[in-house]
Amino acid sequence: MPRDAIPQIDAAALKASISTHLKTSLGKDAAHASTYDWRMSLSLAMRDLVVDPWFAATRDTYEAKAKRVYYLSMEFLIGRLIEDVAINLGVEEAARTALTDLGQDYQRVVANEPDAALGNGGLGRLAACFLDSLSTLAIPAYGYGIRYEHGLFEQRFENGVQIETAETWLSQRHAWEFERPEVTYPIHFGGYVSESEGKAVWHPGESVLASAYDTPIIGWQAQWANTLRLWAAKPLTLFDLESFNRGDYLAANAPESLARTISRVLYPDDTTDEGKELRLKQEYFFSAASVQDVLRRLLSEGHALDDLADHVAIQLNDTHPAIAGPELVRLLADIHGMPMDRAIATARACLGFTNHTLLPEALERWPEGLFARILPRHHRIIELIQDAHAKETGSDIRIIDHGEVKMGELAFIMAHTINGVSALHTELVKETVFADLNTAYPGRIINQTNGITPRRWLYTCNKPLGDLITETIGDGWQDDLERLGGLRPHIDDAGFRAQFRAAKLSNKHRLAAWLKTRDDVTIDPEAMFDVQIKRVHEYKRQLLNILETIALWNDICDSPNGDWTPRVKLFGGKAAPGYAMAKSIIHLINDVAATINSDPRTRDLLQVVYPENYNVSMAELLIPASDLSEQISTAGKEASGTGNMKLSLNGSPTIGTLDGANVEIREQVGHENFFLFGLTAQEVEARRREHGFSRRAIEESPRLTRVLGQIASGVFSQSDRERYAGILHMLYEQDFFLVTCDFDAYFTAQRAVDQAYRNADRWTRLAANNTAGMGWFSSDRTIRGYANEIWKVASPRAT
Ligand code: F58
Repeated sequence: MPRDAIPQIDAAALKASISTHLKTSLGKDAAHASTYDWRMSLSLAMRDLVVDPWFAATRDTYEAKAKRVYYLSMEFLIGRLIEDVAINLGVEEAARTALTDLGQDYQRVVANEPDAALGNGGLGRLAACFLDSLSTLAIPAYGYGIRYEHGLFEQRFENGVQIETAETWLSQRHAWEFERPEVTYPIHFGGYVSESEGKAVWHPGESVLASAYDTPIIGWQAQWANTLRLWAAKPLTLFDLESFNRGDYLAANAPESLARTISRVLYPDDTTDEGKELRLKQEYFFSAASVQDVLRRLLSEGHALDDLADHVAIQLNDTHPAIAGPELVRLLADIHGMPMDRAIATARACLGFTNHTLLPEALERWPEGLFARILPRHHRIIELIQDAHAKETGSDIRIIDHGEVKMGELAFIMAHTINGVSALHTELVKETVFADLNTAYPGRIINQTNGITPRRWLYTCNKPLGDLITETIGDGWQDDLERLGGLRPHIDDAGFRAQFRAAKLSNKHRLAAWLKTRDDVTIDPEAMFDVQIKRVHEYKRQLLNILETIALWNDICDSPNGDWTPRVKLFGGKAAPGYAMAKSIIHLINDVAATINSDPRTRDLLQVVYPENYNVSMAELLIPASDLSEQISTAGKEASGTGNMKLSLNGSPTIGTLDGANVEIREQVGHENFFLFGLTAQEVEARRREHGFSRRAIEESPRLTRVLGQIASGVFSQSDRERYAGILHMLYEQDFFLVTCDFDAYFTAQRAVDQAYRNADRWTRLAANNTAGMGWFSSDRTIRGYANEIWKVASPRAT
């Protein structure tokens, strides 16, 4: 192991490097430098330190002829990188000291970095955690994605209504990337296919260039670095000179405008896109560039295409890059002359596919006409894949069916292994969405329960708790998280519990101070912080949470002298811009907040806070400060969840349903340390078949009846009684996500939470048992599972 590759740098040397960058990279002197200038200089100084380990990793991979992992994902939800890089390099103290010496405040400089928000939610954040773990485990890997000019939209509330504006992280220089103008591939669309001498020839209608930008991803203790390669679309020709000379400036700009739109913006939908042409072009654009890059590297290293699967493991993060399968077949067969059957088998031998959802509306399908127009050759190749599949299995499952190209079926059939993301989800994948394919290809579906990187999600974001852990069980848990189990015996120690409580309280103070500064909101750190942070979606049931909040408010008002547990209900999350019901739920939460927060009767006992624009950086503040984690999705709908893991790891017990990874969290932390409620996935299916189930549930619950009556009579929307007619109608007539059926059970579970929290000592035991029990949920464990069971790769550093 080339330990000499680890950069050694002290505060003085780092200070000198920052000053040099300020002068020569930013062109500023210290007297006139802005926070931005300092942030860039610090980032560039740290980036310099990443380069040697990065080169060493590439060299070792090459020399060992090691197999590489290629993780294809439309989304990488990275957040900020400064602190992450600093802690992985072990230079955080040096950086702090260097900046202080230079008269700058480290935290202010860190906070100047915009979040790289190249993802919507869990799927994109999982990809970022996986990159961290791949580097920490020294597994040779590339992440491939799109260098969106605009990440996930910014959210603000106007009179409680979500307003979206474009995100602009690339309006400033991105400090961490290296532009690779020499690494480009042409990407074609449209046109037609001809046959010549029995060979298919694609004559494209339009083309763009995919141009690479590389960000090194450094692992724990700088032992290894992999590459995140993001593709930007560029025009093949800058402009059409002939049109320009004629004075037709619009036509002159046409090549550039197609290219610019392709990598312009991340789609903000958290369910499927209704056949939007640009989305398909984005998917093909980055999949095709990535696959070309993979083959170029393989050939440049002197390997034969027939041996592809010995050197290459490609993972499809959901169906979004599923077109990589047919593209690989096209390159092998049409360009490199491999027989079609062998090309299909060769491609399949290196492809894995991860499914992240059971929601039928989220399974991508393209209208066949649109698909064939944009990708005529791939349309034909998919028919050939379908024929090969039919011949192999005798099954009549079709990829192209009723005028649609079904990307789930395509990804499944083209992959040697399909995985779900939690134990429950994987079983449901086998029984529901892919039941027929599971019969046709028994054993192909396996489970890899999600995980999270403990470096970002505990060590970096929660210093007080991280320090306590190190003090108690020693160092080493950061890359061996199961060691947290060693905390268990200490939970009986009153001194440890006091320190655990103190750590949580200091995080709560930090959050309170941040809310005060940013939003002028005052919250009491002594109150229970009850946190629901995630995309807003009906199945995640923020609605259930806010209805319970109203019911609690009613109860407090009815018995003002009762033994209440002060609570702050914190919400964070965005709704897809086109998702009317989710936006209405956001509006309701904000309306309820306005009403309850101004009620002098309950002010000290109940508060609702919904900070705008939830993102990774806000999560890093909220999670360490949370007392209670809301994981209340309708059973059977949340594939896994990863926020549930982050919160529990940070000492925040869960109130939740038997859904996704909640089931496994509850096993690991102990049933007594988890507040369970609600129908099971099986009961949900059965209940839905009962006629009028939601009306009955409402009638049987006086509390819920009262709450819905208040909403209907305009208690929270005095100016507009009709505002929530849509929500009410949905609850009475349909309630697909069974909010009404789980309401009473949820209310009761919350009162058990209240009671437990009132006993500070009991609560600390609960919270500490959560931290101690979460070791299994490190994404290092998840990546080891993928490496052994799907990719068959090992680190060239493994001895
Ligand atoms: C999420 N999916 C799952 N999709 O909902 C969550 O349970 C799971 O923990 C996580 O993946 C990681 O496995 C998710 O985040 C998206 O955001 C897609 C964005 C693009 C369109 C389709 C949904």
